[in-house]
Amino acid sequence: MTGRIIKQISNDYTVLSDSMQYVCKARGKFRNMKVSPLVGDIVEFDSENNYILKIEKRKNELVRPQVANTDQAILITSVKDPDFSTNLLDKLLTVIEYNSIKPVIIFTKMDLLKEEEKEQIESYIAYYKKIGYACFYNTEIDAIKNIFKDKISVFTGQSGAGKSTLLNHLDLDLQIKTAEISKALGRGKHTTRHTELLSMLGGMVADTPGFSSMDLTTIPAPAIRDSFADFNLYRDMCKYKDCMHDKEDDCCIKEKVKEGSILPSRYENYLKFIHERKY
Ligand SMILES: Nc1nc2c(ncn2[C@@H]2O[C@H](COP(=O)(O)OP(=O)(O)O)[C@@H](O)[C@H]2O)c(=O)[nH]1
Ligand SMILES: [Mg+2]
Ligand SMILES: [Zn+2]
Repeated sequence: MTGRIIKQISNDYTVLSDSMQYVCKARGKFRNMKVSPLVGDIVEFDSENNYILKIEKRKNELVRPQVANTDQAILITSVKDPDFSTNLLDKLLTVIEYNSIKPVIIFTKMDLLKEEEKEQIESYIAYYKKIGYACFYNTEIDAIKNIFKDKISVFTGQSGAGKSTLLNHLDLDLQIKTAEISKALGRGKHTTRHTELLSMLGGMVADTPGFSSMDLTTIPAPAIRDSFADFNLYRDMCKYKDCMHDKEDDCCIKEKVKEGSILPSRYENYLKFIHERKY
């Protein structure tokens, strides 16, 4: 039978298949192959003896939370308190895109902005929308409720950005479910390794927020470049095919920044990211 691993506690994997749950063990052969099943994996399993037989190829694999096959990352981005940071947003977008995950940006705390601050933030938001990112305000609850169906989602965002607040508005049960998990495990006692996907609004969501370490140093500079969707529109017009849009001459991206078609903060952040890792 085929199913999806939705929970792991030590060596017990809960596999969901046709709305039924099977608690399975992983075979020793996986240990020999140096792979272990992950929450999110699609697996073939023996439902008689409760053994996982085969792990399907993953489309991605996150370290924290330890989840495979994540479809989308919900980026909770506060515009104030903590202040809006294009650097953090662009960094997260790069990491997420590099992992073949679809980012969805949800802006929070617009109500804390003064009128003149609002205009500036709104022009940033309009830009991110224009270059193709799905963007919402956290007040658009009904629209946000529709994005989870049939997907595995991971929440991310700075501490204090409004993740828990939004989750409570989206799914009242979820609060209870996560509270039950912490209680069952005993808060603060690191006894068992535990990851779980929770059902939410027709999809699944990881029980812990992700991408805490937004380390770009493992991402090759050309991949960082390719994650900037707005640059890709013009890159064919650069003189060099593999232009890094840095010191090269006849670089169309630099032109587009000057002329105002590319947001200057995007280009500045890009340069910081590629130079941080000394390509
Ligand atoms: N004014 C305002 N406060 C918010 C909003 N969203 C969250 N907060 C507050 O911001 C603080 C941090 O929110 P929380 O959901 O705990 O953030 P988390 O750390 O990302 O889970 C709490 O005091 C929330 O009440 C918002 O849209 N507007
Ligand atoms: Mg929280
Ligand atoms: Zn270029």
